[in-house]
Amino acid sequence: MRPVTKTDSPFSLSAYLARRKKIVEEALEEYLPGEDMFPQEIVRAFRYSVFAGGKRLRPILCMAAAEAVGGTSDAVMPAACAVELLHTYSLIHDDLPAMDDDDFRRGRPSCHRAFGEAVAILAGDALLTESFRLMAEAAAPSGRVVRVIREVADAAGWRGMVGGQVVDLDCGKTGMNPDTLHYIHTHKTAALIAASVRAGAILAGARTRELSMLTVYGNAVGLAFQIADDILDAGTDQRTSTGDTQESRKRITYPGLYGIASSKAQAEKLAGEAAGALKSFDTKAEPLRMIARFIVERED
Ligand code: GRG
Repeated sequence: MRPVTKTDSPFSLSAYLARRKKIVEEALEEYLPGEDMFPQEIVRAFRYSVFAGGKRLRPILCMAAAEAVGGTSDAVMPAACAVELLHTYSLIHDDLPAMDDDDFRRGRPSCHRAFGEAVAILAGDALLTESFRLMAEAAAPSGRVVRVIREVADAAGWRGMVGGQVVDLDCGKTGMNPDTLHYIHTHKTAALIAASVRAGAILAGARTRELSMLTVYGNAVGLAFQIADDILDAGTDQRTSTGDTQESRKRITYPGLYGIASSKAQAEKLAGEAAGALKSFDTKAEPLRMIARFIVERED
C-alpha cells in the first residue's frame, strides 16, 4: 500500500489500511476452509482468488462505518469478510471468457486460467453463496442482520452490480452517453461499496440520521472510486504484462466521455461530498474521512 503523501495528518492512513488489511485476511483465513478440505479443487480455486492480494477496501469501509457510529469492528467482521467474498466472486466471473476474458488478475493468472473455466464459475458461485452464509453470522440483533442481507443482495444482484455489469456488456450497442455511464458506475461498482458502508453502520445500530449521512458518503466514495479506477486505467492501458488492464473489451469510462481533467474534477467533487456528509460525526469517523481522500489519490 503506498504511503499517503498529500494528506499528512497525525492519523496515518497507510498504517491504518495495512493493519486493517491484515486483520481482514486473518479473519478470512478463519472463516474459509483450509486448502486440504474436500472437495479440494474448488476450495483451492476460491482461496487462490480470495488470497490474491486485494486492497480489502470494502471490508475496511464496513468496519470503519461500524466504528463511526460507536460499534466495534469485531462484531461486524463476518459481514465485512462477506462483502470481500462477494467482491472476489464478481472479479472471478468478470474475468471469464464470456465476460471480459482477462488472463490476469492482481498480477497473476486469473482463476479460470489457473483452474479452468468450469471450476472458476463454481468458485465464484461458492463465494457468492458463502458470503450470504457469513453475513447471517454477524453478532447483531437478527432484525439488523436480515436487513443487511437484503440490502447486500440488492446491491449485488440485478438491481445493483449484476445490472451494472449487463448494461456495461451491452454498451457496445447502446453507445457512450452520460446516463448509461452513470448507471453502469453507480450499479456495477458504487452499489456494493455503499452497501459495505451501510452494512457496518446498520449492524452497529446507526441512528436514522447517521445512516442517511453514511449513505451519502458511501454513494459518493463508490462513484469516486470507479472514476479514479477509470483514470488509472486510462494512464496504464499499456500495462498489459500483468493483463490487469488488457482491455479485451472496450469499456465505457469517465475519461472516455469527459476527458481526464474533468474526470479528476468530478472525483474530487465526490470526495468533498463524502467528507461533507461526515461533518456531524466525531473523530471516530476520521478513517472514513481519510479513505475518501485515499480513494481519489490512490495509484493502484
Ligand atoms: C460478474 C456480476 C459480475 C459483476 C462484475 C465488479 C465487476 C462487475 C467487475 C470487475 C471489473 C471492474 C472494472 C470492476 C469495477 C470495480 C473495480 C474497480 C473493481 C476492482 O476493485 P478493487 O480495486 O480490487 O477494490 P482489489 O484487487 O483491490 O480487491
